[in-house]
Amino acid sequence: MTNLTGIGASVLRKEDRRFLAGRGTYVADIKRPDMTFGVFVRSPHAHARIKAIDLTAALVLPGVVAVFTGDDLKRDGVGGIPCGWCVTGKGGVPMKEPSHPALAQGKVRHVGDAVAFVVADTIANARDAAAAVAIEYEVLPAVASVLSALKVGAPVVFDEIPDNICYEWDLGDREATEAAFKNADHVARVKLINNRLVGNPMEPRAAIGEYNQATAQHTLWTTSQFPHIVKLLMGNFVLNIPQHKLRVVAPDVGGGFGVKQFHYAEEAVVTWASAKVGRPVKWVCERSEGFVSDAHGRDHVTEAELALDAVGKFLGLRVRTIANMGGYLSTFGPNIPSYLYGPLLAGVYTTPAIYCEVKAVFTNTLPVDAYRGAGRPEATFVLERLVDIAAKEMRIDRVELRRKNTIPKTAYPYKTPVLVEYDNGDPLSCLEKVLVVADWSGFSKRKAESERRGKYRGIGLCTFAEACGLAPSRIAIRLGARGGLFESATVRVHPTADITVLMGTHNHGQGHETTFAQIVSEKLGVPADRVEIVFGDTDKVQFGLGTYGSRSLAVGGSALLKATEKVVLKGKKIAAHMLEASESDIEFRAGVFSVAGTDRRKSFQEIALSAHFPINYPLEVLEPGLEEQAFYDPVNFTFPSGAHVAEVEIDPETGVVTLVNYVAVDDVGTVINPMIVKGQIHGGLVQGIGQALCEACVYDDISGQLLSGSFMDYCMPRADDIPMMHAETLSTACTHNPLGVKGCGELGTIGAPATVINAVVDALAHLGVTHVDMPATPSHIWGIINNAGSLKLPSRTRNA
Ligand code: MCN
Repeated sequence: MTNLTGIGASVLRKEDRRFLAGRGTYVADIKRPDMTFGVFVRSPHAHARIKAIDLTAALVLPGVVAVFTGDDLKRDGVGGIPCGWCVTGKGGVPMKEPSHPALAQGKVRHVGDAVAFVVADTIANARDAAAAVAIEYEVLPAVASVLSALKVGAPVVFDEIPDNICYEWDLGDREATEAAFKNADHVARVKLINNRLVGNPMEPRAAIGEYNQATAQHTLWTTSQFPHIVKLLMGNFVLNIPQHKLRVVAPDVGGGFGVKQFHYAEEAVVTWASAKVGRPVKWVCERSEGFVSDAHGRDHVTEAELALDAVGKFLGLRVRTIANMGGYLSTFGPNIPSYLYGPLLAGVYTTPAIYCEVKAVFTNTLPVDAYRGAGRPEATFVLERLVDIAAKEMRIDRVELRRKNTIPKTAYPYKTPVLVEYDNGDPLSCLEKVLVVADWSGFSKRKAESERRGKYRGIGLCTFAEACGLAPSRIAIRLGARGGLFESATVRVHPTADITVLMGTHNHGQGHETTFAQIVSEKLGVPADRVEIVFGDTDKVQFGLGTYGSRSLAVGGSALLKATEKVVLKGKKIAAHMLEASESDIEFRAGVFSVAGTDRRKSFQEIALSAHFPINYPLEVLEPGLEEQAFYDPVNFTFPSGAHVAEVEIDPETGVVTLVNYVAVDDVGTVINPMIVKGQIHGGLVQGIGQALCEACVYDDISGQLLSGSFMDYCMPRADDIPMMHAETLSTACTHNPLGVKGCGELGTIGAPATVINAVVDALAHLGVTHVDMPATPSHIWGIINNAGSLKLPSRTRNA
């Protein structure tokens, strides 16, 4: 760190000044002249044929401007919502990709499927009219779980896909893995469910469409993590709007967690409807509407086996997963249980043979797509449950078993048997550090103390590797991405040396306005508060792929670094001219350009001013102005890794699991802002702990009704569920990006579910419990304790 606001400084988040004062601008805050309000009429049925839609009663209600249905979209040639990733399955068979109309046509395929869109002059009038839309349905048998959807004779979600299978995909070397199992001394097995989740960002989704008849210009304000991609997908594939006639703005966004990184039907409908009615149209999602219209996460059923030799060396891993795709394919849906899952099954281990098969299955449920971690928490959960089970069965200490199989620091770069090559890492140091910080060796004392109070205590450990920093285009496109995954940045230096940075990433809680300003501060020697970070507006920002997959720093930050380097190069040219020296003699350090070996110098401010007052510039070799742009596409993902420890206490009388301690040690490469990294890890941990202990999105398998459709039934973790957590970092620099950084945004959700459940199982191990599916709610745990036979309470409690 060369200055107080540069790389490595715990600078307070600049953006919090407006957020904490209630001065953010969210889509719901935006008012456009003559604005109308839209309400979607959604299906109450999971699966039904639409026999008739009668709009008569709705259209005559006060203030109603229009009511649209799928037929109106069809007549206007509006396309279906496209999928952004095509997975090619076994034998080169491409995934099945049924159409996804923005308003249902002929059939509804999940509860909440949008059937009609009402536009009125007030939201109250729009709601009244929505209630008056009469839809006649022929209710069809529905299926919500993947296992039921695969049964012979199961209800068929798409007539043209009679087996409900989207794709059957595999990864790894089947023969080598089978050979490993033949040679194994021990095979550990687990069957598990990765529970379905609802993202629930603090701000529900919202969208406003506006059409300017004079210029034929469309504008969409939307709660998106990637406005440029919405512009491309919606403009090009759905509404046929030329790109130069479409502006997409994603202003302040109150959290996304993946849920806002898809192109949603509602965005296309408001944009199209605003042109139809000639007035802006605003839709703001209700919280309970979000439960039936935001894409969900996870929902896997898995069987996995780990083959070991007599001393506990991992020989092979075999995984079979069935993943729920829901009723339509969401933007990245097919990619999550395939390429964001299979390659992560290697974890931090030297397992020589891995084979993974995934069946992706359509059901009458909401589409399933990325939710923080996306595929990687699922893979880590499978692997780390298996490692604990193997340790128990083989009577090998679980720490020792992990140590024995962890990739040593000296083995990097390390090619796994499942596609990826880790460039750098030191997972053993993470493991050793977490054991010390969590006082692993002192656990038995704490357990005894809990037992004296009649409680079961358990400690859990998980080590994992992550692939993030999504990019790289060259790999992603080969694997099915229908677009590049690079990133871009423009650095605009004003005459006063104030700086505006235009970023292709999108900040919706990650602190980019602070950390990206820190990078500029470090590289150009200006204070961070003289740097403004602009994002989220396709008319301002050149192009960008947005924020997800913990990519913004590794990919966007690297583009920014490149752009600052170009600014320095240009600055050197200007300095050479001003100082009458050779450009090659100009040095730049801490905001000062100087002629090497002399005291002749010009400050960054003087150079910025000169660039805009170019007296005597040799114009044939030196252009005025100081603005540079860079695009960056890495050669590989970044691979953070981590080791987490959780300690839980269980009340055997009630089944309540109390998380009493959590320690995370994560390798995130170079750290730009330690405070923000810590905050990101804490946030991810709470979401991972939520999945482990309380969150569950539940459908009735026969009716397809969503049983957990509000916060009354869907339990989010609260502050008093979470102990003071310790998050520490280690830094082995990423070898291929210029900052040496690795992502940190998803580490918590990846490590926490396995860590917490391993602790819960440990606490219940004396009852013969070997696995607990998530979430470990009180009723679930109470049932397990009771089914385990007589309640084996610690002796003090029995006597009490
Ligand atoms: N950072 C750093 N040093 C590092 C790594 C990161 O200082 N070595 C900083 C970055 O500069 C950035 C933040 O930490 O300010 C997160 O960076 P990164 O890991 O690159 O992740 P992204 O910015 O791409 O954010 C995406 C990630 C994901 S995938 C989800 S989901 C998620 C998350 O971040 N959703 C969030 N964190 C969230 N936090 C909030 N508040 N809200 C969400 O919706």
